[in-house]
Amino acid sequence: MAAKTYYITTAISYPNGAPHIGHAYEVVAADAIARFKRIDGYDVFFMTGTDEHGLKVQQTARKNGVSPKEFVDGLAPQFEAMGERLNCSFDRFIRTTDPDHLPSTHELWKRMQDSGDIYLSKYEGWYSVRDEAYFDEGELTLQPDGSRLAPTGAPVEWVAEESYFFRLSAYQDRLLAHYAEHPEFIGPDTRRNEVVSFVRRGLQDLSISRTTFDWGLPVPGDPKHVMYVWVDALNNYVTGCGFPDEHSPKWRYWPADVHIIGKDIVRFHTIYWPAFLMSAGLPLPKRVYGHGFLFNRGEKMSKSVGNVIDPFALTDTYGVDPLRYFFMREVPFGQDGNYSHEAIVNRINADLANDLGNLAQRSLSMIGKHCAAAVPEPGAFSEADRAMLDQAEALPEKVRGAMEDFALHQALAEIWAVVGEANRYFASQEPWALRKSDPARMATVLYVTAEVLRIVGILVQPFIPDSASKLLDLLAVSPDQRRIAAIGEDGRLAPGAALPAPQPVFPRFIEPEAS
Ligand code: ME8
Repeated sequence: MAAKTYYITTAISYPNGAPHIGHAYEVVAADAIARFKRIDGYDVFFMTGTDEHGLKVQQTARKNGVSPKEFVDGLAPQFEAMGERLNCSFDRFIRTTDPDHLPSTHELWKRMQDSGDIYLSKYEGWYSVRDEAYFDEGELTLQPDGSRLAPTGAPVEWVAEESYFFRLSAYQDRLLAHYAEHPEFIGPDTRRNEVVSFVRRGLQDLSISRTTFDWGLPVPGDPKHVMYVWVDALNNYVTGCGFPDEHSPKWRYWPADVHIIGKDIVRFHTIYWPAFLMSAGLPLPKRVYGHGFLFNRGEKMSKSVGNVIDPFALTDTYGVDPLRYFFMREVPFGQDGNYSHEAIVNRINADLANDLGNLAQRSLSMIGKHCAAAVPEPGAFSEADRAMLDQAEALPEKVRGAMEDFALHQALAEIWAVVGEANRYFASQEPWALRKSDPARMATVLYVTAEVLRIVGILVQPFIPDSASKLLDLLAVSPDQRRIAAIGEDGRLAPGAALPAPQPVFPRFIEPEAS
């Protein structure tokens, strides 16, 4: 039987500046989910990319004195390189300037037109270039100088021009019915409640084309209009599945299982996107999850404040896995969180170096020295041994449950609870004291500890892939035995199997000498 598919995406980022820590956070979270699903037996397709059209990019390109295409060609590779540096396992990096995106988006437009949902009129209203979004007068705040600001704090400008409209107002009831029938569609719950009450207040038709600039996809049959960048951007998710070729091998991935996006763009993904898809007669994504924002010591990162953090510099300082671990463990996924040097160093040293690193180092070096560098032969298990193994073997269900809710921090907390238990087990069994008094019992304790490390090693792969792989190498776990299905009695370490020389996997972070 073919494996069940799992399609996960991030948002696609605006390449109007270098990638920042928020972009890094999102792609790492999505990668952890993608990797988890892979080791849980799914046929996964994971896509991320860049959202390259629109006025914002055009204006920034102009300020830099280059054409929009030259500008995005310079920046998009930085986003891709950031994902690679963070060891994110995306299957495609899509750019909305990729050649397959135009026919796909034209087809979406035509289907919406065939459904009678697109009409030509005139748009008059406010637009925020920074948000690439329209706002009603009532949503804006008037400034002392007479200018207006969007709820995001971005300036708005008055737009009056011919525009194609999408009949969003006609979708209010269908959207509300969808939210009611599929409570899991929008997560977390706070985001869902916000969207539901917003839609209940009524929806206005949406302006979906512009005529006063040209950096966008042309409207089919009326190329003096370019499509509103959000129509173009959202459609990337089906382009990646081969749309409109429903015979493409990729089409099996649609509808997406989840779009992992930030909380600021939940409305676009849970109102516009499902309405476009309903209009085009396409199935809707199963879930949309809006994660929180990452701040630098409580402050929003901005170029003008000068506190934008370069993710490449962070990986240089802390290493890829420690940074990934910090992102996923420190902040409850779905909530806002803070980055600080102290917080990350604390996570590296406490959780990785002390809890997991020391346990691995101490047990594996004892095995190396006292068990002929091979998996020890266990005797009969004591109650404490069985309790330890039971706890570790109960992890897959717990971790799976947490991952199903996108509670990445919870998944890690469950794993580290077992690591903590294993440390207590190891300390209370005192295998170093058993070496002389009862070597057979020492072998059993070391076997149980190694087996717990195997289970932990398998389950931390989605979060800290390189370190997990090193740990599993030290336990001589073959690559095909690194799936969740290998956890349990049948997959346990084979006594007698040769082990490589132990090496430290989780170095401590040592503050560079103050010069
Ligand atoms: O919104 N912390 O692009 P974008 C966490 N092109 N996440 C953050 C963040 C922060 N400080 N700042 C931004 C766009 N993000 C559109 C998306 S999708 C069809 C089009 C998240 O470059 C943000 O919420 O402004 C979004 O999910 C992603 O980074 C890209 O943001």
